[in-house]
Amino acid sequence: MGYLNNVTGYRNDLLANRAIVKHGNYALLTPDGLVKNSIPGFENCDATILSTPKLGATFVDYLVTLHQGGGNQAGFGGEGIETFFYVISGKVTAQADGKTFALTEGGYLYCPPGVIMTFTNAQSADSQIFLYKRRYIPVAGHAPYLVSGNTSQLEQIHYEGMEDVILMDFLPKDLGFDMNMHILSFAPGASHGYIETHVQEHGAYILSGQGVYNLDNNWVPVQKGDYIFMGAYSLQAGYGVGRGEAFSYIYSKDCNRDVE
Ligand code: UGY
Ligand code: MN
Repeated sequence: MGYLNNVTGYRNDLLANRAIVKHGNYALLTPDGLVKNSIPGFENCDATILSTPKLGATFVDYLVTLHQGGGNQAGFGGEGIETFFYVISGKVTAQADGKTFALTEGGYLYCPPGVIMTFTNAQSADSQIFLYKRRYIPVAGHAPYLVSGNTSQLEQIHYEGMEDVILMDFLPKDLGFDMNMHILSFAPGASHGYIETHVQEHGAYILSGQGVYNLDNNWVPVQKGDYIFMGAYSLQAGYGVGRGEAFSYIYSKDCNRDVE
């Protein structure tokens, strides 16, 4: 969409943003409102910062477009910080712990605290990635470890026994991990079985389709490219609409820990 309507001269973009921000509760961030941030270490990239502690999250999510030769060679992650990397589109070469990972669409890499990842776009066209970082919560006798793969290899689970809602878990069910990343997919017309209210937080990026989402008991239309933050106890549920692609999103969820 252009900035100006050719006939009226009105500014389209000032009328178009569907975003909603309720600090500490939930937020919907839509592509028309996202801005590019200059972040040290990210070269030749358009990086947008999504959820942060300023919004009420204990994690940080980013949406990054890597231009030709773009990436992060300075290193993402650090002492006490766990990171997760997911390829939305394109091809990216990542490195961590002395290993190289050729990641295509659906490819992912989890690095435990203290393991730094670097990455570079591996094609001349742009690639797009979803990034996550969070301060790791240790538990005695258990430790997380590096995990990489592609969503095409993940087990497809019927979410809470529902035939038309599919869940994929990226990380092992192991007490060493204090979070997991998932994809949830709803066939058109399929929905959660109830409106969830839970202590865990989510950052969700919509990968395909259209849906209607309940955020604190407001039903909101959402679609591919939108991002939703759901804070602790935020009421939440969704259903897929249309006759085409499944409504599906990648989302993080904290797990395996007691509450202080
Ligand atoms: O795992 C979950 O809590 C997930 N079903 N939440 C959600 O999709 N909003
Ligand atoms: Mn949930």
